[in-house]
This record gives sequence, structure tokens and C-alpha cells, in this order.
Amino acid sequence: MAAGVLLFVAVNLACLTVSLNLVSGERSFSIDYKNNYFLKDGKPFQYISGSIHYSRIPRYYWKDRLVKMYMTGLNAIQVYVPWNFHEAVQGVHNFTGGRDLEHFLDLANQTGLLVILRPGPYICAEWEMGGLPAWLLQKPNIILRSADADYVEAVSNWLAVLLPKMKPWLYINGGNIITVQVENEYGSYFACDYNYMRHLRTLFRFFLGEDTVLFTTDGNTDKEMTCGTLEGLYATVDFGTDTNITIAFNRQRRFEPRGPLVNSEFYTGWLDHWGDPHAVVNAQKVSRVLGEMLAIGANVNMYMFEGGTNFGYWNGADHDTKFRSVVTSYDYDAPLSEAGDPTEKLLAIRDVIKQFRDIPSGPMPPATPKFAYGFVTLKKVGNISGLLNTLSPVGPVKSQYPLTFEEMKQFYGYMLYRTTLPRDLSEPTPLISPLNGVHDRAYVSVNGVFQGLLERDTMLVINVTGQQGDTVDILVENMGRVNFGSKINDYKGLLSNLILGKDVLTDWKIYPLDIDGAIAGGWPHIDSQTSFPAPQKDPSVGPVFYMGTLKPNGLAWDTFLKLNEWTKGQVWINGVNLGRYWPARGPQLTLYIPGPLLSTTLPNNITVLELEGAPAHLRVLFMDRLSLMSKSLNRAHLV
Ligand code: 6GJ
Repeated sequence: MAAGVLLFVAVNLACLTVSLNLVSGERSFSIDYKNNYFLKDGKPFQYISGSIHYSRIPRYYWKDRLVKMYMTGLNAIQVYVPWNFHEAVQGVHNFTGGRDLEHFLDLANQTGLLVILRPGPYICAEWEMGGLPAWLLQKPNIILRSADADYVEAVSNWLAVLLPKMKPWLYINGGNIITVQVENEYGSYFACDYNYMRHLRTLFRFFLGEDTVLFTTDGNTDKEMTCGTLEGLYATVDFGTDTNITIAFNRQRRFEPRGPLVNSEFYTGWLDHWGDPHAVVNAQKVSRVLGEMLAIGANVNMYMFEGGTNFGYWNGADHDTKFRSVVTSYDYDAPLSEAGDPTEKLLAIRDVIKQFRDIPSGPMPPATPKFAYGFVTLKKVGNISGLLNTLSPVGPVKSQYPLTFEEMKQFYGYMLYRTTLPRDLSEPTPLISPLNGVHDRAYVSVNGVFQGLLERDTMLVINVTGQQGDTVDILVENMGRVNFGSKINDYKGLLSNLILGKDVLTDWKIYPLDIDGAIAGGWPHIDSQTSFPAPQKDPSVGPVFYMGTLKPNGLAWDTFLKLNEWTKGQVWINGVNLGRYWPARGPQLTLYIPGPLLSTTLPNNITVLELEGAPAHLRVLFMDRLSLMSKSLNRAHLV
């Protein structure tokens, strides 16, 4: 048969297929390599998306944030799935409550939002260990994000649970997931292991089928794109407002000569580490560059659109020149604030989007109401060393040398290391971690008297005095595992020996601390009939628990907790771990409390673990707005 006839038949068959699909109502989402755009049900489609992380927003508020994103004119959201959020214990999977991913997808579907899913298994995201579960580190010398057999086995088992759950949610199967990302910026990782990426491609294809659009995202450099891309996975890039979009998309074109232009992470803001000035990105720059990309038909996901909060211990960290822990707030200077309030940046973005597509009619939902509940005076509960029966019911593990959190099978929060002074120390004697092995902060007490702290990369020696046989208590805090770069295998605890004068400290009792379990079980409030000592005149120093009660007033509105003149610690409200506070470092000075955590009728239990030093007044303040330390004012101010 002549070539011309063959071509005629092929073109007509193709048209027939498309029309059959449409006639049969079959849904389709694919890449049109001829015309360089996505096709949704056979028609050109440009996504305008925003990143939102369900793991950082109370389930109660998911719909509120999604509706605000829809009313801004977005037609899609981009969602990370943190592996460690769903499999904190190996082999035990949790998709309930705030982890109910399918409910979140359903709410997005109900709201008219498509989904770009990013299941990793590594996600970065300023999330603890980039979403990888810390129990992976129990395999000695494991090489994360590689074809390492132990890592690949764990990844395969996880994806065999997650991806079958996601398959019905694919757009082509009647759901709202239009594309799926494999790994995350793999090109910026040292391993550059193509066998690992090929294995992931095989798994994603096996579980999601041949018709799903799979893609990769990488930073905008040739090196990153070289190691991060793979045949069969559509290569996309990410960049912020200071990048020339022509240069950036030309680089994508070098790896994808045909197909849609995609910026998978257009940075609308940036993250904060403790001690940084609060990071902001100019709203006009964001809206200008967004307009430029949409005007050339590019597909854009804004990272972040709604940042939310690193509740509990979920914050990550970076380690470039030194270890830097990410703050509790993931506000990210995003268009929707940490509390889900529409900002000027959101309105500017909406004005851009309406130039390219119809914006839903109707009002933008307002900011949720905030309430200033006022001051609460706390009272001292006690030092950790005196509460071990409650906080460490399993008792200590004895070891000649220190064990890590991972060896102790406790992965987050705090661990108490106890030993005794090997000799009299009448003169101040240096206590040092010669291998910088304190990961990440160690609060040192002798016979219950706080001596000072050691801090990874920063404070490697303190002086200690005491008598032979005195009890040395060292509370070690995991400040969040590194989530980016080569140091993500971030073991925690005392990773090496401590030297006191010329003695190696040995014969340790290591207490795993289940603080969250004790507080969730009602401690210390259930013991409140126990008479706690009256607040000492002098403020306590060192790790001390405090408690108090916020009286109900019939309102359960959002609020912000300010611990003015407190130093650093952790807060729980009604048993829920709100995260870390560190006003001594900033820039964050308040903790966001979602209203649904509060009771309108029962006393609201407050528990505070102050690690360094509480103010004599022992007061905390519930405000109706957040407070930030600003580089321009170089002092706390209300925003
Ligand atoms: C992205 O790479 C990442 O994919 N990203 C950032 N990268 C910082 C690179 C430092 C040299 S900052 C915010 C985002 C998220 O971490 C995202 O998960």
C-alpha cells in the first residue's frame, strides 16, 4: 500500500481514536509533542497550580485552603506525599485523620482542582529527612536515594502500598491526578544513580500504567538536569523570580525539545531557618514573572501557595556550611499565610491569572477569625531528670558508650543520657564532643543543676564542675534531620564519645523519652491535684516542664501563642504538639494555634518544655496576630 494511503489511514485512525475516546467519554491526559502542550480529553490544557502540603494543615482547614486556591483561579494543586508521615514505624501504614490523603484528594476534586502528585519517595520540602523515614538509618551504611539494596527494598514496599491507592485517583481513571513526579530534584544529589531512577520508573509504570504522564523536576542547571532526568519521564525545571524565563525554558528544551514548558516550582517566597532574618519575596516580582510564563503558554506550579506549619518534630534542616534547622512556621511568605489568610500577594496573582483564564465568580473566602485570649501564667511541673518514671516508663538502656536515637529506636524529639562524674572537678573542666558528635543540641546538668549546652557545629565545649559520683544528665534534642544535599543520612543523639577533662565518659544509662505519649495521655494535667512546688522566685534554668490552663470562653478561634522572654522549647495544647519555639533566636516569635485544637467549654491544657530558661513571670500570651523578628526593624514587630 502506497505511503500516502498508509499516512491517510494512520491520521484517520488517530482522529477516530481521539473522537472515540471523547465519544465514549473516556478521559485522557497526555502530552502533545507536536504542538507543545498538555492535552486534557483531547484539548490543549495549561495548568496554573499551587503547592499545598496536607501534612502541614489541620484536616479541618483543608477545604478552606483549597477553596481559596480555587477562587484565586488555580486549576490544579501540587501535593507532596511524605513517606515518613505515613510509615513512621516500618511496615505500619497510617492514612487516617490528618494523614487521610484520599480524603484530601477528594476535597480537591469536589473543589474543582486537578492534582499534580509528588510521591517522592524523597521530597525535600524542608520536611524531616526530606520525607524519608528515619528508621532507614538503622541499616548501617545505607546509601539513601540510590540502588542500595536495603533502600530499594524499603522504597519498593512503600510504593507497593501507596501507588495502588493512587491509581483510582488518576484522571484517566475518573479521579483528578493528572501527572505524577518521580523522585525530587534527583540531579542535585551526589549519587546520580541511573539504576535507582530506572527502578523507580519501573515501579511507577507497573502500578500506575503506561498512560500516566510521569515527570521529573530539577534545578535549572545542566548538571542537575543531566543526573535528574531519564528517558520516559518528562523533564521539567524549577526556578524563582530572579531567573530569566527564556534561559530557564531553553535549558528545559535541551532535554525536552518538544512538549509543554513547565516550571514545577516557581518560588513565591522562601523558607526560614532559626536565626535567619525572615525571608520575603516581592509580590510584584512574583506576579510579573508569573505573567511572563503564562503568556508563553508555560505550565506553572507556585511553590508554596499555602505553606502551613511544621507541627511536632516535622521540620527539616539544611547543612551547607553548618547545620541550620528550619523554623516551625512554613508560612514561606506564600500567597495564603500560615493561617490560611489571603494576602496582597494572592490578590496580585489572581489579577494576573484573570488575564489568561476566567476566575470563578463570587467572593474570596475571608481570613479565619483570630482571637486574643490574653495572658496565662504557668506553673512549674519539674525537671526532666525528676520525671523519668513518667516520661521514660520503659526505663533506660545501659551502654558503655552512647547510642544514637536510631540505635535506641526512638527517632524524634528528645533523649536523656545519664552517667556519673568519674572524679572530683573542683575547677571548671571542659566537656567536649571532639568529633562534633552532638546532634543537635545537648542540655547538660550535674545533680540537677544546669551547666550549659553543647550545639552541633556551634558550641562544642562547656565547663563543668562537681564531685566524683555526681549524676550527669544530658538531654539531647533532635532539631530535625537534614532534608537537602548529601547529609540527609542525619543520625541523631550522641554520635561519638564525650570527653570530660581527660576522661572519656562511659557507662551510660540512656532513657528514651515518650513525652508526646505522656502528654497525649493527660500528663501533667491529670496530676494537677498533685501539689506542684510554687514557682521559684528565681526563674528555673535548664530543661523544665511548665503547665497552665487557658479558660474556655465559648470561642475556638485561631490564635497565636507568644512566649515573650522565654528562651527555647516545645509547646503542647490539649495534647497536640504545636512545634518548637525559639524567640531567643527568631525570626518566628509566635506559634500558630488552629482554632479547632481549642475547646469552647473545657479548660485548654497548656504544656511547655522550656529547655534553657523561663522568665520569672512564667506568663505566655495568646494574641490575635503573629509576631516576627524583622531584619529591617531588628526587633520584634507585629505584621
Ligand atoms: C526545592 O529544591 C525542593 O524541591 N526547594 C528548595 N531548594 C533549595 C535548594 C537549596 C540549595 S527551597 C524550597 C524548595 C523545596 O525544598 C522543594 O521540596
